[in-house]
Amino acid sequence: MKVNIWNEKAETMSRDELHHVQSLRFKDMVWRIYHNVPFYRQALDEKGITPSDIKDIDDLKYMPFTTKTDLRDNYPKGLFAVPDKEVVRIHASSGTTGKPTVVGYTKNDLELWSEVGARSVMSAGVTQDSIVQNSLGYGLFTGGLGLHYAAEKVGAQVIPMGGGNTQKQIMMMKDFNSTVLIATPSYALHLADVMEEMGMGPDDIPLKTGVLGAEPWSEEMKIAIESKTGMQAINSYGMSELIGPCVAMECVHQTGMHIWEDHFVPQIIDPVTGELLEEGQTGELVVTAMTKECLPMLRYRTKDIASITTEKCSCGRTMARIKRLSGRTDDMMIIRGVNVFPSQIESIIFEVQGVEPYYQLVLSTANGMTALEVKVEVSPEYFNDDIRRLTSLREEIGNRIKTFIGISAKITLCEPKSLPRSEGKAVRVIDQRTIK
Ligand code: DLL
Repeated sequence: MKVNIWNEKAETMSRDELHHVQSLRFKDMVWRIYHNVPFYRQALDEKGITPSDIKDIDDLKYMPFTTKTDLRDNYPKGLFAVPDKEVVRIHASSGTTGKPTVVGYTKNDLELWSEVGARSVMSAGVTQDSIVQNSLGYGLFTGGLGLHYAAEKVGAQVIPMGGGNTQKQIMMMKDFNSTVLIATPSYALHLADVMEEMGMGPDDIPLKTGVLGAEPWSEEMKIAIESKTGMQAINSYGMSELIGPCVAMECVHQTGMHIWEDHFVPQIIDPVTGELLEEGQTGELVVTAMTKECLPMLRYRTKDIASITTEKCSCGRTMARIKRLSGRTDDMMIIRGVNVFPSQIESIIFEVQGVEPYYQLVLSTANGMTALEVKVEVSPEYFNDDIRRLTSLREEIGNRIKTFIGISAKITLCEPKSLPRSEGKAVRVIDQRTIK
């Protein structure tokens, strides 16, 4: 497979060179946050650390963490490290409750975002010959604008569709010959199903590449999207607090997402003890965004569960790779002592014949304990079927969940097309517990 690299010097530098670059940038970052952000000065003072103590990037492990609560406590702009007049863009992550998390960018930050964006989309296979349909939301959400500028930077033609309006998306895709779709995986799947309903198969659709992310998705979901659309479904990772999309992206070899370590330094920790884990171990991803001017992030606890490898990839890039994320620590359900992520249930649903990959997990309290109901749509050809087949379908799903995950769940089979379709990030869990 032909591999294009946007910034060969940066993306393929030796690990020794990377250590050197990271050390310089990290020292500079600590100086900036110590002098410009009272929150960080206090956190470093409490640990007895001053900027001149830092020798190299290996000292990162002694630094304090930053959390979402710290951002909330300093709402809206308390962690900004530059005067307000230098801020040229604001985004915010929605959050389910309370105030949003606010992120700001200077001119240089926007250039940095386009740079890591160009690396990312090129790694995914986008070139100046691509026609990119961007179906992520534009606005305060970082997804739309972040990937928009990324694709423009490599010279692709960008169609800024935004989310929703599915029939029109499909019309534009055919008329404009879109070769790349940028979307959440749940929306890509919905688009693919609507195309199918309109009588279109993979051969009728010009798409070659899907740049998909912003939510957890299973390997089984990737396979389903690829077979329905004929495009290669590339995993794309990012987070508003760190910059937005394009913190990490798979390359066309798809062996994990390359994280642009000369700007974002990843660590994996034990989410309970905070202890640093070894390469290859699974834990909470912590990222330090060293080079942003407005909102540098020191050891940000992403709550995403991941593992990392620094083994060289066959694409030639030397940057570490993050494996497909299984979920977030705060999405983890604890059902009678067993830790379960929605993506594990998703994997099972995709493997059962007779149901569609549209599901919702409802948590409730029964006898003082958490109970799980899995709502899943029956395939249209099964729906009018005899009751015995539906009963055995329900049993099959329940048994698989019991065998592979180790929990009992109530399975509710729903009518085709009765569960909500996602245009952005899918809502997988409905929490109705009275005791949490
Ligand atoms: O979702 C940025 C983004 C936009 C990434 C478009 C990729 C594509 P937030 O809204 O701040 O930012 O949400 C960040 O989404 O901490 C993860 O929990 C989740 N997430 C993002 N990408 C992936 C992925 C954007 N590829 C949060 N796999 C993160 C699993 C993902 N989870």
